[in-house]
Amino acid sequence: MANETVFKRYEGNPIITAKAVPRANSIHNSAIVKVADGYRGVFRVDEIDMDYTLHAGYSKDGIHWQLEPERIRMQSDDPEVHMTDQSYDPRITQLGDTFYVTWCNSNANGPCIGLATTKDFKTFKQWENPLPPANRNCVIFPRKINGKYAILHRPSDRGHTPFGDIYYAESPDLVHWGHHRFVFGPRGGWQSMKTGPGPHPIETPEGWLLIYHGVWCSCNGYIYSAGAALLDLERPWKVLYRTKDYLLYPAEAYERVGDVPNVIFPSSATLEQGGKVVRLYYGCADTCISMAEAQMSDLLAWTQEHSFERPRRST
Ligand code: BMA
Repeated sequence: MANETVFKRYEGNPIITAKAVPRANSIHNSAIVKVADGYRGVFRVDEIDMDYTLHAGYSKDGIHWQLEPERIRMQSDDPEVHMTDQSYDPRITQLGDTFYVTWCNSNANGPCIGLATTKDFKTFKQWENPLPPANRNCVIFPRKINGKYAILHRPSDRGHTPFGDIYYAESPDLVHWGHHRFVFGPRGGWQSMKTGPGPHPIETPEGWLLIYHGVWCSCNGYIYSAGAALLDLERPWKVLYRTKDYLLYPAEAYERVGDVPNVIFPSSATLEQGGKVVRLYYGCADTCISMAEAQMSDLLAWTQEHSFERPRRST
């Protein structure tokens, strides 16, 4: 199966643009989750002064969205724990009745991971930053692993980070993090410069399905695409399969042209039709948000057939 038949882009793309928020310059790289009565999201809104802010949003069908015009104000008892005006690239994971939001809470010491919990997307409780700077792209697993909260994250530098390895860590209480393990890093071609976790891993019988971004450095700048991996269910730092070929590469005008050209940044995924379909939401060229859908069975088969980890079969 060719990669272009795995994920099909929605014909109405992009689904969210800067028009959704009055002060927005661009809205991209955002977190969306399915709830009982529709969809909720936490959106990266780059405002017209280039503050990066997070805004909550709501949708009935996951396609037509209403975003709050005001940024989220997080609650915290400790003034040292606060959201900065360079907050971006959120992810959301649901565990029980609680939604865990992670994002890049950049401060004077560099990009840093922020953590908050919410039950209603109106009140957000901010926790201690789980990891010190410099770090980006943290996402929480949707269940505990061996009795502990677990994350994937990507240490970085203070700039545009010409490297990127994905690491695993776990915690008994969301405050103290350890058991650090290397998961995977750059490995040739479209993912030769850096890699980073996208949506929270999805549990499947074949392993944790991780959709991730890979970056290569062309003579005209970074190019971001999407691939997939399957990780061991109980030891998720063990890679079972990982795509040698990309799944989605910037091809449409809205992916190629924007504030940062040639970016597909996968950041959230929902399961549709009883888990038969994976809907991927991704940031496009640091400007807007689009979606694409794949049959779960095709995605799992393709990830295994196009993997580094075993010879590819022609089907
Ligand atoms: C993310 C962020 C963005 C950047 C992007 C590409 O990690 O750092 O600001 O432009 O990658 O979408």
